[in-house]
Amino acid sequence: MSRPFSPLLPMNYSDEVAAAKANGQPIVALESTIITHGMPYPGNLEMARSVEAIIRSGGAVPATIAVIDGVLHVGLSPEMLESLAKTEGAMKLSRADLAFAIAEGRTGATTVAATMIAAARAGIRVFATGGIGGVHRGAEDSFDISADLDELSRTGVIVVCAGAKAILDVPKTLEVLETRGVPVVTYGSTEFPAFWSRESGLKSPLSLDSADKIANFQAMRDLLGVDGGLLVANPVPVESEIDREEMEIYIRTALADAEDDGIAGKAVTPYLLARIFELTEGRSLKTNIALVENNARLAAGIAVALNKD
Ligand code: PSU
Ligand code: MN
Repeated sequence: MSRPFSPLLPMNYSDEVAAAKANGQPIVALESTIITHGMPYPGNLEMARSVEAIIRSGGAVPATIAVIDGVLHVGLSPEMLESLAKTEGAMKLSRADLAFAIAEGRTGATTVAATMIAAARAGIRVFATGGIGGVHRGAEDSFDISADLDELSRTGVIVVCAGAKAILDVPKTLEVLETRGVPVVTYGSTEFPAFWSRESGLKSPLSLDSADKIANFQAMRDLLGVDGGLLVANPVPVESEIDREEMEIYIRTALADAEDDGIAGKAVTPYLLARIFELTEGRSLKTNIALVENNARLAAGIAVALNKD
């Protein structure tokens, strides 16, 4: 008789991640929506490969997370990474539909929220990405607030990002994070960064200037019994940033186009990123890659520091 329900979670570790878990080595999780919905091919594949290499040279093991044909992969083989980067129809998975994709045998990429869930399930404490989702501009009418924010409040993973994308309402995003008790620590600056730009005009709630200090802060949260995530904001390197005022012009155009085209729900963030890529003639992509690489470097440092205790 066939069994309609599987008693086990179909989850697979790459050889590298399985060995790292067995040997107690530091591991850094990586999301895949940035690969399938955040950047065009082949830039997305170059980014995914170089970020993994940076984590290895920082003394940690990369675990890119995605659902492929119903299996939750924690760590992808080079072949899987390449095929995911070329896939057109992958789902964009968040808390609501991660289990759906697994149950239905689908292929999907994980957002920040879904990557946090998978990382926590795999015992991985640090995760590097580009930018988190947040409160969208006009959320008072659209109610568009990313599930990433709720996930940060409940799932105990350190997320290293380059701040909140300026396509969002950054002040409201910081307010929600504060309400939900998510610490926001900017690395090496007192100002919260705005993804493509180092500055947002907003003060960072907290700031620290070393990976060791960030790991120590997390250790104190653990000792105190405070659960939930910690958000680390790492400003994009100066040589790669795009000026804030200049970005604002492209963002306004992209937002107006999204409205004209009636874009809503999950499609909003990918649409805006793609439109901004066009408007900046690819410059936004270069910046995006540079900032994810920068975040991978810091995340590896934090994972190594956490492993010392
Ligand atoms: N930042 C990028 N590219 C992306 C994203 C963020 O530069 O693709 C993705 C992340 O996966 C993030 C998601 O979790 O967008 C947020 O989507 P939404 O706003 O629909 O929650
Ligand atoms: Mn949304």
